[in-house]
Amino acid sequence: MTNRTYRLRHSAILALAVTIALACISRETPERIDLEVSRVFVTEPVTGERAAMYFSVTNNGDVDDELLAVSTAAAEVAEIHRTEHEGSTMKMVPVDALTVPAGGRVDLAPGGYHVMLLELTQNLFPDDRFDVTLRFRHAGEVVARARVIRYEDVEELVGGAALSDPHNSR
Ligand SMILES: [Cu+2]
Repeated sequence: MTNRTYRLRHSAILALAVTIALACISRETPERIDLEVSRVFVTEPVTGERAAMYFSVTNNGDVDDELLAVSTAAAEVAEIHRTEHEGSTMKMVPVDALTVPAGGRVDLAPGGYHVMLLELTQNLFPDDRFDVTLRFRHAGEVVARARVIRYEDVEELVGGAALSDPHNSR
């Protein structure tokens, strides 16, 4: 082995070592994004014009995420709302973004956060199903399947979720 070959091999090994070292450092940097949307349901509309949609978002990743928008072919407009109680009256306030903390879960449930479907484009009956697209700041678009249920069945599906939602107990 000539001296020159040795030097070339040596620098190649050095370059490889640097690459591995950099890969080890950068492995820490990319944040894991892992969102799960579950129990998506819509209560049977009373008026035929609007319906409320509820679901849970579980953030298994290590970065806080935000629900920014919702869309579906079943409605012209879908808004994220928060129900606020003022004495005996209830009002709904549009929300720009809904934070889902890393390692946490947010339950949209009656009395708290919900997505209001306005200007429905089709009749919705119990057990009907349709796709909804949820857009998150980091996870991007997540498509989920919504199911229409009778209002009487809400409690059964939500269980204690409405109470465990920190937003609802505020
Ligand atoms: Cu609303």
